[in-house]
Amino acid sequence: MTNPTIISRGLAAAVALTFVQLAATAAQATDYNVGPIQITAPWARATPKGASSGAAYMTITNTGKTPDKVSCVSSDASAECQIHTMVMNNGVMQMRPVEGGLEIKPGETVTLKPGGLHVMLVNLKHPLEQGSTVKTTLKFDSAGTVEVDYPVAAIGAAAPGVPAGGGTMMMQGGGGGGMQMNKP
Ligand SMILES: [Cu+2]
Repeated sequence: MTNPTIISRGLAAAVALTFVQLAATAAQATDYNVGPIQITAPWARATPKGASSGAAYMTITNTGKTPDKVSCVSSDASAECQIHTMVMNNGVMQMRPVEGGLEIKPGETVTLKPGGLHVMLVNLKHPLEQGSTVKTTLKFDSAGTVEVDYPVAAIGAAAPGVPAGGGTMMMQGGGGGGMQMNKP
């Protein structure tokens, strides 16, 4: 009767492995549907200690027949949550809140990404730590409200899974709005 011990040890190992797999899964991005709106690949960037704001990104598709507008209502990590766009001002790239909500036209896919549109977490309550998750509540004027979890990627990440410094080509060629235009 030595077998039961061995079996239970094997079982314990299997259970432990399952936990590890679950933990790994928990950090993966989930997709969301709210009415005709689809939200895919949400993620946020880790922030250095003392940073007052952070950014989160995602892809939003409107599969419906009417335009919709999205605003960020709140976040569990910051006092305020806004959607920002990047604009050129006297040759300097600046960010600015999108007034009245970000419009997603019927059939349109809008990607929020570094160098462009982003969810701005204003007045962080704590730094965004890699491996943790940030939650925001988004409000679509027509489709309604949805809570979105953003897995936090490395500081300076260009995309989820792309380490800091590893996404140089993406950042320069990503259509970021001509941040680094070389003059002839
Ligand atoms: Cu911003």
